Amino acid sequence: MTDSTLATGSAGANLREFERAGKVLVGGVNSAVRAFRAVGGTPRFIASAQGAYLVDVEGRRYIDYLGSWGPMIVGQSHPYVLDKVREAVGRGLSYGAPNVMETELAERLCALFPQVERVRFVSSGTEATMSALRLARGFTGRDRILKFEGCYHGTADSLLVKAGSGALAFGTPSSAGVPADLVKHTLVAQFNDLASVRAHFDGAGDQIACVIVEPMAGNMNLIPPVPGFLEGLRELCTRHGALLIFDEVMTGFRVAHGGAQEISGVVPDLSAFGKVIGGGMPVGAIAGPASIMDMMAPLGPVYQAGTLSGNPIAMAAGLATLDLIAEPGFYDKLGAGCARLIAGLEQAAAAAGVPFSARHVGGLAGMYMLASPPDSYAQVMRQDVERFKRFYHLMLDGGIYLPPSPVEAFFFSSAISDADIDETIAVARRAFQTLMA
Ligand code: HOZ
Repeated sequence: MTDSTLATGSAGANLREFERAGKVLVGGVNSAVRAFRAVGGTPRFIASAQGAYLVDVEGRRYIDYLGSWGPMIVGQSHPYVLDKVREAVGRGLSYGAPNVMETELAERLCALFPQVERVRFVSSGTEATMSALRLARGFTGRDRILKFEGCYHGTADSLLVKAGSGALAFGTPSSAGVPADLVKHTLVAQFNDLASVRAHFDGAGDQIACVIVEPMAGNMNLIPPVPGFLEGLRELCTRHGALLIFDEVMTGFRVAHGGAQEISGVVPDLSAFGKVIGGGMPVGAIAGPASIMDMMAPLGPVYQAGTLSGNPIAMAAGLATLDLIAEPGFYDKLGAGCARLIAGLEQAAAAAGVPFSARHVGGLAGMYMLASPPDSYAQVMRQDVERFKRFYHLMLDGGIYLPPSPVEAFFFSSAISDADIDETIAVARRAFQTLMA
């Protein structure tokens, strides 16, 4: 793709659009992290996206390491996905009644995850985690939940406590507007610190409905679990009759075909999925064994519903994306590309003398302004944020689009070529040198 094919505007168009948007959209955006508050400057307004590239309203091309925050694992506008979506569009946009594609997508999840017997589709990851919490509370008859500082599970009230992602980047990890009476039921422990979890169970084990965790934390940048952490959570939950919920909205179908549960071998009671299973359309899912899932309406007393849940266009995009990632070798190739990028970035930083590290699991990656990759919330918060901001803009000006925050992971797609990787490393090399000049 050439830079000019999707050029739609002129110099200054991003700023003009941001100012225009700010008059009618809160902060000029519809999701807080898009406003660039964590890095400063003007957000890019995207005019189009194709393969490995985003093109903004000024006609500038960027290599896309945002991937819509995860879903675009086969790249943007993949022709196979678009064909399936077009076919579905021709059959109508929304029915508010069952369609066969919902069953097909659920069958795929049940076939891939041995413990999953039932699926409920919703329209976002937030809805999936929110509904999973309600189900866990309804199933156990307990109110308390346990989450981890820096983990982010969307914007349900109970979960906006010491949250990661934008909440953390903007310094408001516990949101205003959430009643104290509600969050008194939310216990917070430290990721990768089993002792902090044990302390809660020792004090209130018979009151905890569930532990909800990103099995690879991806919203305080990327922090994989240390050996034994997820296994320990599994053991504590089983012993105390609490449900273990894996929030695999980001990691599912991204770190491996079977997500973090495939890599760790730890089986959660409930899983929340999103992002990749919608192929870029709004989809989330709660998945688990029938003995728990059938507590949900219409079979059980836990109410859950949604007008656009299982939307046919979204199901078509999800099914098509799952077709593509099921191809043999998909994850090997994705991981190899990502590893090459990470190695190149680290070499470029080392050559310039910048304390920097990076890592990846499958197509999910993290870069840190730290000499070695962090294993905890406390470590990731020691990053040189000001240096990251400068690095971010040098990369952006060089045509590399990273998530605009030092506490976000970044996303690799199968559309990113070796030439794109080389280009990214070359831009990074110049950026690191400039930082140290
Ligand atoms: N789930 C994304 C953070 N990793 C956030 C996307 C958003 O808040 O817009």
